Amino acid sequence: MKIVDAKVVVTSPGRNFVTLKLTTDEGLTGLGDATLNGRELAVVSYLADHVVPLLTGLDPHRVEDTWQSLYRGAYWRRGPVTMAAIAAVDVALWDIKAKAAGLPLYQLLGGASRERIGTYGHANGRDIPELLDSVRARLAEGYPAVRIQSGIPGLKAVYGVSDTDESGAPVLHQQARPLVEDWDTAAYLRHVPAVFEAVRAEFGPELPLLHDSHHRLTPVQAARLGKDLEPFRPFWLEDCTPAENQEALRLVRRSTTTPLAVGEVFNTVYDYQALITEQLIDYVRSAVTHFGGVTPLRKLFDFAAQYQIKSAIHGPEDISPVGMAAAVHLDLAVHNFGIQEFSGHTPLTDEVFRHAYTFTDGHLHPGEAPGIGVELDEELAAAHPYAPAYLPVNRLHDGTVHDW
Ligand code: KDG
Ligand code: MG
Repeated sequence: MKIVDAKVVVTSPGRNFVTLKLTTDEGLTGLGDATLNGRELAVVSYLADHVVPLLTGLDPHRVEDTWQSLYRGAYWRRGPVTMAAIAAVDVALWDIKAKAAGLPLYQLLGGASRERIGTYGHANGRDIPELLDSVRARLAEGYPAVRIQSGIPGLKAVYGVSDTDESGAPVLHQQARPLVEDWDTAAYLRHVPAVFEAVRAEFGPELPLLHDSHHRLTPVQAARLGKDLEPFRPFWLEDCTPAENQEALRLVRRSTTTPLAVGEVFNTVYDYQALITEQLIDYVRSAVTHFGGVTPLRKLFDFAAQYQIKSAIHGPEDISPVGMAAAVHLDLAVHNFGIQEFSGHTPLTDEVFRHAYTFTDGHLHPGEAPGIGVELDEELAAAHPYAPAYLPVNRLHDGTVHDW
């Protein structure tokens, strides 16, 4: 079997998605997600200008060899643009291989290790009463675990609140300039324990509660927050510091028993080396889409498993249904699965990317369709062309740029 065609499809059915489609001489097709939110066209160019010309004529069964040649052959390794492009090729090849075998991808990864995949959804509110309503809405949708983000008194626009509407659906900033959010770490550190206290008081001790600090704290601030949240037993505290400084997590870890989750912006195993071998974290959060595909993410999970660290694949709405499908197959297969983030997509997005995975009673299943189980409606995709969009930026009261 040979690859005879490779094309990059960009579509914006409400937000931008980048998809690689490979076709073989036997008529099999494979899809891979290459969406890098806010920098989509950089990956389109990487693929179309530098990778697509290398793909025609390749044997699609050589998944590992193709991955190694794209990673090592570029010389310029790592980085989100490179790894999103490689991920798209890797997932499209796995899709073809599984279709050729007539099996859903999870069967090629060792088969099911569980019956279904537990998820968490996003709850948010401009204030605590609005957040409580949002938690109620997620529970009514069946989510077994909930991430809680709240507005902070004195701040106008905060991560996880200003970019979502009251139903929890993401609002897209399709504009020529990024939205500017504001930040005050002291106000945040004062407010978050009160948020947890209110949610626990309303929903009791059993509901798993997660929270995302989105890379904003110093090690000592993160340690303080971890300690303050301990009485409320969070499921995890996510991205408490900018963790590319892996040493920062040593202080946090020494100071608190609040579980730590890290890695949605990481793109290779090297970003995790100290975090895993020193057992500084509890969950690895990389997405198939940003980590170079199923091939390296499976290796990361196996490495993490030796240290009792679990998977928690990044699953925001900016991972396309193609990337989500690949994640769900991996979730079903790996032994050290932890939890899957799932925001879902708009009905129009689900029409452009018809998928076999299902979301029932708060749990995902990849379905039994051969491959990853996603079909791209190219006509509908073309009817919704790329629209420039930016992620927000974050500034302190005096105007200083802060981590977003
Ligand atoms: O594109 C950025 C989003 O994917 C990110 O802000 C979402 O932090 C995120 C999460 O935990 O889902
Ligand atoms: Mg996050």
